[in-house]
Amino acid sequence: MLLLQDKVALVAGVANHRSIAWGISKALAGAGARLILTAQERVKATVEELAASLPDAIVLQMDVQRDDEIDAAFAEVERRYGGLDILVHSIGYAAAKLEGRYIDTTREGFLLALDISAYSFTALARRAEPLMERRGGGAMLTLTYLGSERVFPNYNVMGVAKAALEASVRYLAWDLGAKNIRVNAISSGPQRTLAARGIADFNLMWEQMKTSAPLRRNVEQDEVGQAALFLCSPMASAITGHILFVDAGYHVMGMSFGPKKASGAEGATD
Ligand code: NAD
Ligand code: 0WE
Repeated sequence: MLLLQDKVALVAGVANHRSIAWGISKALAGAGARLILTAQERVKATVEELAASLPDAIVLQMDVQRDDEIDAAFAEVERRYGGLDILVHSIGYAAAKLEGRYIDTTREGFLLALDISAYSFTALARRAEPLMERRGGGAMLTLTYLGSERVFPNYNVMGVAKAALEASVRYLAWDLGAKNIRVNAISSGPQRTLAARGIADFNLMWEQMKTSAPLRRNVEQDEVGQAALFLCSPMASAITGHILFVDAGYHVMGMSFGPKKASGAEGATD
């Protein structure tokens, strides 16, 4: 008997094989879950190819800025499966290139980033609620980044959106807890995905994990997948409203040492 045998999971946010959502999809499918992958129109063909490599997966089109597409996708889930056990939201976007000063964020840029990166989780949760209630409970999960609580130069409006997303996790946990629906987030270390492409200084950040994170390394796609599997499984049955760091411990550090000092925290004097 597999951990997620006969469970139905909707995963929103696969764009290609590097996507964090794809790592999560592989982990959930490996545990026996039947998957619904939702994709933006522009990546649907790629996602269909990926889905074909899983035993029991379908792809539905869903742009989270469009209520009609969200409603249609959930109607199709209800029609096909009659309920839902797991919802994974792995979507983030800001139109403003992530560079320059936060102070220059326009009203339009702010609303778009918050709409796609934060509000959409609540929009999906509201549609999932009745489907999960029918199953006697469920698990919801979203992806966030430490830029919600600390300043990472250039992360800017995305940091503000992630702060709203994390607060949403806590309010949703309260709203849905009475129905045995759990709501959590994973705060991942930097990943080389489409969303990270072209980010100024991303390579620098990537290299810095090797000296600054307690584990002296970055995290891999599969490691986020395994943590997601845990949070969405009965093993996490008393965990809700939680932000779980899957970041090689990076978030606990105050002062970071450079490459020379990293190994030699033992008695460095200068
Ligand atoms: P990705 O580009 O593979 O995934 C982002 C997804 O968002 C894509 O599939 C894209 O299609 C989707 N998306 C954007 N706008 C959408 C819309 N209007 N409707 C529907 N889908 C839309 O990159 P990723 O790194 O896997 O990002 C997934 C999540 O993980 C994001 O929330 C991101 O902020 C978060 N995250 C990423 C990192 C990192 O370093 N890459 C670290 C921590 C958290
Ligand atoms: O959430 C993210 C990035 C999400 C993202 C990326 C882009 C790039 C292209 C959202 N919107 C856009 N818009 C675009 O036009 N991450 C956690 C990855 C990331 O981005 C950073 C980081 C990290 C880590 C930006 C600055 C500093 C660190």
